[in-house]
Amino acid sequence: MNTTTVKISRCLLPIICLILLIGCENSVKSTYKFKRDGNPLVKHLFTADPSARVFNDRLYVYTSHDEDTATYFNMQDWHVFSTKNLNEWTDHGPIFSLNDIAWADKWAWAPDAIERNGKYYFYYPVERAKIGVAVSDSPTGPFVDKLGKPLIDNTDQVHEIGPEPIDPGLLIHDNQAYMYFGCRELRVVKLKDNMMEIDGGIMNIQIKGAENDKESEGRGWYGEGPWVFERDGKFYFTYSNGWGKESSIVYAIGDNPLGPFEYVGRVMDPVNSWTYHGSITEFQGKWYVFYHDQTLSQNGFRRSVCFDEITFDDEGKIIPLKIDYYEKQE
Ligand code: FUB
Repeated sequence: MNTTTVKISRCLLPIICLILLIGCENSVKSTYKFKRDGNPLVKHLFTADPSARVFNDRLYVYTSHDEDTATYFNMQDWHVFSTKNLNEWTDHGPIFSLNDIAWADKWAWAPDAIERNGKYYFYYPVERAKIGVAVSDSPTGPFVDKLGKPLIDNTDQVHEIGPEPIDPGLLIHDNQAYMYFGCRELRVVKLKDNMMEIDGGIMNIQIKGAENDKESEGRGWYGEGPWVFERDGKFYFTYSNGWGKESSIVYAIGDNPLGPFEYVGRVMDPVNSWTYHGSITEFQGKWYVFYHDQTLSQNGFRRSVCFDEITFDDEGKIIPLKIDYYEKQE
């Protein structure tokens, strides 16, 4: 090294240290611990669209993040919350954001995540038209968009992919991964083992009897937010049936991840928000429904994640969760 190089290095050293320090500060600040105090679960920021997953005996809830002053769903990033006992929670901060995606600029909506072969795959809809996938070695990230392009993109393919391919919901059964998605029109694809490529075509799902469900304000039987889970050999297909005051999260049951499913009814009472989006998972021997409401803000663009235990009857039907929001407000 000559004298000039040494001088430059000496000048740069404090700057490099400062940058590293700021980086550490940020990652420390973005982790926030809190205790559950009833519903909503998350009170320090607005969160929505919870997808609850259990990885290595710990529960993780992946959410979208409504802005504090939102007047539309202009969300920028996604959070994950985790717990080992449902009482003590950690907000792991923004685990992925629009800044991490080269091909999307807006609308960081309802995500999901799943583990396969020791890797964690984070699926996210953006721009009401595309779904991407990012990968990490940890459920809390950092996630990286290794694909570098959308996994699903309805540009010039609205007929096949649907008018609004949002809300990815994942299922792995018998070593086959499925991704359900869509608003107003429901679709499903199989994924290859690498979890970043579609295997085969875009498929529809049949839910027998759902056509009689009239809660979607004239926009068909299906709203958004598909979520599929398995219990005692049956597949439960849950989704929002619309945006009306009497809409809610409803479900159907089938013998196969691709259906057909038989419509059953409500998972829970309507919440006090005009979007209904949730997930159901088993944790430490009990079942829970995660959903969002607008109790904290009274504003449907500033929502809050909640959860409650649910139970099943002897036939495997969900005993619908009672909430009575409207009674509470009187
Ligand atoms: O959070 C934005 C959108 O609102 C979601 O993608 C929908 O499911 C609805 O909750």
